[in-house]
Amino acid sequence: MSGDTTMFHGLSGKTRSDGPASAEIERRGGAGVRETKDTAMLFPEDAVRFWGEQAEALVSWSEGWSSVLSGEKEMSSVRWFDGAKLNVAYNCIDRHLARGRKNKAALIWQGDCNDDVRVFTYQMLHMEVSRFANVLKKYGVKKGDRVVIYLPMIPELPIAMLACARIGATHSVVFAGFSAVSLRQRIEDCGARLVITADHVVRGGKVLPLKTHIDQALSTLSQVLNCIVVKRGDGDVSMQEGRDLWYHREINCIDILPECEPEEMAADDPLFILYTSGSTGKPKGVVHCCGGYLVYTLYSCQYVFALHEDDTYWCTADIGWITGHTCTVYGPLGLGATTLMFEGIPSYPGPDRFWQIVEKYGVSIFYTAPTVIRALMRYGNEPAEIHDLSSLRILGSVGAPLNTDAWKWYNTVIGQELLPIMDTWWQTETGGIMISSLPELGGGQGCAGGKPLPGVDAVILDENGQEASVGVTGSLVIRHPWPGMLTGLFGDGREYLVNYYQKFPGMFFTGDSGCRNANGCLAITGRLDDVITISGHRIGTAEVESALVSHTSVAEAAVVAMPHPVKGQAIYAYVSVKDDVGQDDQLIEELKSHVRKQIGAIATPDVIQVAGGLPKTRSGKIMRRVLRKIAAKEYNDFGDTSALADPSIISDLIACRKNEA
Ligand code: 6R9
Repeated sequence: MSGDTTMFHGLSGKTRSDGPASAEIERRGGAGVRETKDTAMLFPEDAVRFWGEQAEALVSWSEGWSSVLSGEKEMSSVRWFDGAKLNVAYNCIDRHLARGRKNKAALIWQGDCNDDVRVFTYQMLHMEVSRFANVLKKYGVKKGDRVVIYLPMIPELPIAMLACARIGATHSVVFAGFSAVSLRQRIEDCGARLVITADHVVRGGKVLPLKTHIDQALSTLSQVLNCIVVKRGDGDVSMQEGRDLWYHREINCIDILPECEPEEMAADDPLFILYTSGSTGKPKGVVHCCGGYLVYTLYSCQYVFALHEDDTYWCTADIGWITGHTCTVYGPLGLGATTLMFEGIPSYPGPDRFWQIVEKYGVSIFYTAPTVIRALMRYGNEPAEIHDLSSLRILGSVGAPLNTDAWKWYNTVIGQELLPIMDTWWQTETGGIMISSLPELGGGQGCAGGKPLPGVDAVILDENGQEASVGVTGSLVIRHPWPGMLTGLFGDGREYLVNYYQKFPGMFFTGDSGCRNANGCLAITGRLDDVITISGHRIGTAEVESALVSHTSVAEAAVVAMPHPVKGQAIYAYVSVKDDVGQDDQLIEELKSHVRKQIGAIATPDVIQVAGGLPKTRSGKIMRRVLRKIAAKEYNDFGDTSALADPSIISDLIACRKNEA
């Protein structure tokens, strides 16, 4: 593999005395600072050569490409590695068998309970994935078919993803925390005929039902012919004859062969669809294709984390999000490393759970979200101090801005001021990490931000499409194509263009704002659209609003973000109720539970204010900036409110906010 031509990492010239020897760090690509290329110089002439080299070095192809990049006149319709063929599961499993990694741990699964552990070597993973791929085939799944996977953090989740990849089916993983309504919406949108789920979810010492959500989702959806159910809990679940099948029975069936030839896929055949929130009420099915996604995933994981085959890599994100897809499944397995997967939560059975796991498995790369760091900080330093964390080599953060206090704690208590902290910025749409702090270049200090990876042309533009000056906030835009870019929104070509390529014609608009400092580092400050980032998860305000107005008591709803000390942002909902509805605490609880049922627990509003009216302009638009300020308890400087039809509403809303806890 090529890694050495592209990797550089600094450990600020220090080495930890009790950690890996400095020679070892050096060998793993941890020390020497290499010169970065000026990313702008890569474009346009060098980009094709650069990505061609990466693709050749990182991925095994069964057929080469006729062109690295084609159709580049329109960024929205470029194609990567035209004519090339590959199989992603082959790249993540089979090729490692021949490289002496047969009996090496590919996947370590730590269950909620400490004694619950399952380890899959590459050979075992090969067998399990092949068998399950054959089960899928037996039930008629073919190349190009969509399969919805609604599983908690158990090994069958990556196994099912890889089995789909093996036979060329497109997987769409739905986070197991989503409700039956959200699940149904996604199954229907992508047209899946087969879904995979589990009977129960085990988390934090509790056993929760999951199969019931599928039953509810499928009760009014006839398109699904089969539902494969993994047994995780003990209790009974109802199984619908002819439709529902037990995973363990199917995979152990005598007619299921342990060999399954990987399907040869074109580079631009879809690998997966992952739904994410945007500014409309409907989640967007982001499509990623086999070739470009795999090249960029392996490139970015190797570049940012210097990820090598002898690493034990733990990304704490749920696989239901892009971070888990790229950084728990495809990145580490594609690079032949060991990936760790944890079923439980950071606080169970005690607040040292994460650090106990790091020590137990000798985790070398630890990648988490600011919200997790902030939650762990609250327990103080002891939970980390009672464990030996010397195996750690690199720390990472993703999902939301890493505030200075959280960065400091991560740096001193977990990193012992020795480990680089990679604050990585990326999105479901980008496939892999796009911007990362590079400690040796002066980035990576809390909100100081990071630099685009070589090959990534990320800039901050002002409203006129010009590069914003240093220190001036503008829109984060990617000016040139990169292999990990989404290739479309499932079934919605128009929305794809409007969302990403309209604001700055010919360039990819991320929806985020940020600014550049004098070192050229980009600090990403937040979303410009109506998307809220709660504990690193994206929720569209429109989705929550439509859930609220679907309740019989609600006339109108407006949802905004409010600052939250642990989650980063939380949901603040203003609702006006219908005339005949009384307002009381019971109604508020009912509305919260209604949103939970419609979307899932992550979308539950922290505060619901029942308002007499909403601040609307004469043309009927809700003035959200006013609502955002009131939610944040900022009662001055509302700016120009002359367009409001009834300005007195503001003082009513403030009075009500002041009465809240
Ligand atoms: C990978 C992932 C993407 C949105 C993104 C931005 C926010 C992610 C960030 C960050 C500041 C970082 N975001 N990383 N904001 N600093 N290091 O999280 O994908 O779920 O699609 O969310 O998350 O707002 O646009 P996704």
